[in-house]
Amino acid sequence: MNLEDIATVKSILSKPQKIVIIPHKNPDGDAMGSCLGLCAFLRSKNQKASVITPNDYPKFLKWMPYSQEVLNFEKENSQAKKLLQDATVIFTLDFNNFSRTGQLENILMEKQADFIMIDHHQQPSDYAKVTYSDVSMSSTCEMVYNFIEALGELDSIDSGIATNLYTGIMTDTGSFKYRSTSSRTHRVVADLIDRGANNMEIHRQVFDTNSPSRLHLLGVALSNMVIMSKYKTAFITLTQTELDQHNFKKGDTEGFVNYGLTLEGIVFAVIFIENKEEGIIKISFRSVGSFSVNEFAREHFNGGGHDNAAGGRSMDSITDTVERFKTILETYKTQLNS
Ligand SMILES: [Mn+2]
Repeated sequence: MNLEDIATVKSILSKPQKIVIIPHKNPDGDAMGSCLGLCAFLRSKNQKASVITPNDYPKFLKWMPYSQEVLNFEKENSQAKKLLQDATVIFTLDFNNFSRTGQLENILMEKQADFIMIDHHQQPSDYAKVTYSDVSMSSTCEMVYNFIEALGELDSIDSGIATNLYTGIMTDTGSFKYRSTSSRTHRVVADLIDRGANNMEIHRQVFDTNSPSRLHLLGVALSNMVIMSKYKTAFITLTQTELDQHNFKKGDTEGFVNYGLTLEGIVFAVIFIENKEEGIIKISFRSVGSFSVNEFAREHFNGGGHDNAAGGRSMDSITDTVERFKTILETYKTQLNS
């Protein structure tokens, strides 16, 4: 954060504010951890603060400290609307464009308040009074740590805040193994452990909560995997029928896409998941090395994200989507093999 932005934030927080904190739609560990950690921090500074999620978030995050107080805009709609109406400051975390907030988009576009963005995705839009955007960061949670540090308030980080921030850094770095994991990231998590994050317990809560049906669904996903060696690519499909047969719940397919990258010689992994209710195919892209899935998703599948992890969508059937994907892949043959 630059000095000017730090001064602006300090001046905003020097007065009592009504603060709303918002993650992107379908919030993940980083989105929830950053919002919950920041919310607890702001409350410790005697600010009124609440987290409003555009929709529900996965069960494997529902143990996170303070998560029971989160308002789901779809479920607690009138309460959430009232808070938004009264809000004087709105933090937007782990996204940088209102289009990522689903039904909240129009409300945020109309809303007059001081917006503060903390985010590590590419191409931030310019709605915020303070934009703390850094694509080199491992996670928004690491940035919230930096934010608190910039305010000179690290000693306000208690075990609840530390646990939330640790969770987001852990999930967004694939347990500290993605390229964005720096020595600084490790110093931050070390400090969070010192401040009360129980790393072993957090890992267990997030990763060791499989249900038999989820493991069986993973089995289906892995046997559906198609390996296209000439493009160094592996992709998985899951149809709505397959999801229904395995009692699918939000979050069950989290991490499935990464299995493709564990294959020797594969640099590009994709999963296509049919969502009949929304009438779309949801797509996740992952890569290792220099192949930018952010550009690929932006260019062809209405999405984006990071260089090595991005999302997208298609309105075509799952079969047509996969056929289109294969056609596009041909044009990237050289790049994927370089
Ligand atoms: Mn993130």
